[in-house]
Amino acid sequence: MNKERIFYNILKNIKEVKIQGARNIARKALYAYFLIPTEKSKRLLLSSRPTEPMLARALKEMKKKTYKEILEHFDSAQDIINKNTLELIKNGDRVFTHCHSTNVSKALIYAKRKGKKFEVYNTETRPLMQGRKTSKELANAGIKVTQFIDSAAAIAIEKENSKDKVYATKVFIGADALLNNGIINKVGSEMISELAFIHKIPVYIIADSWKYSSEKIPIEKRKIDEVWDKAPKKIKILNPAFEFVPKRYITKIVSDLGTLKYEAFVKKVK
Ligand code: RUB
Repeated sequence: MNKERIFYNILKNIKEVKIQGARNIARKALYAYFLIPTEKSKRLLLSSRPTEPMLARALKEMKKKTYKEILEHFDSAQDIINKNTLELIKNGDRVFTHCHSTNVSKALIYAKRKGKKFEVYNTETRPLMQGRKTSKELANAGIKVTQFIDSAAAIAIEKENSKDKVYATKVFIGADALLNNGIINKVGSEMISELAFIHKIPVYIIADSWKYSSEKIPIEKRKIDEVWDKAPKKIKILNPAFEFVPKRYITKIVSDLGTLKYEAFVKKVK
């Protein structure tokens, strides 16, 4: 395949969420840009998934660093995130997560390899079911996973259901964007974080600091047929891919800059 075909193939796969998650999108977009480093390809990549500041950051880094140097950041940041997450996990924890985040999955697998005994509750994440990817990845690494439908999130989180010990002790979710006053992550993240906050279950955002942006980040709206193929014309369907989670629901940001309260993270990342 020539460079152009590879570039357009990557672009298509990012748009169609075959390549998904902020980290994977940024890495693949970086590779595509490395193949064809023009203003046009930058524009195409930046508009492929609009809620992704890490993609913009990775492309910006190309001005001062080599492709290889930028790639190294993803791994060195993940190593630090893994170690910081390990310190948070206690034996017996029931970690609730949503969608698929490489930062979260890798940190959980690292903790398992380090001998931590915990289990994971995961929501399937309609309409594209990225939660299944998380469940498969974690189960393959020997972690006990229970998969819930999205509408059962409260059952997995609420302490009131403790009779059956079906409740989370911690929430770990990823982020697409880390902003000054909160984060953006897969739709459902606000509901989950608010619920956890009400029930005094800590919410940790496991994310690479390159996801930080001081700008206004748009929420991507995806095609309605993802929600309901051939729906009756009279019915309006909205399909926001992400949502904002205000910082008051967030216990700490676990990043390559440390495990920090929201304000401390923003201060350090700026
Ligand atoms: C994925 C999603 C992930 C973040 C962080 O959404 O919301 O939680 O992107 O992922 P989508 P990572 O499937 O629409 O891309 O930790 O992999 O960067």
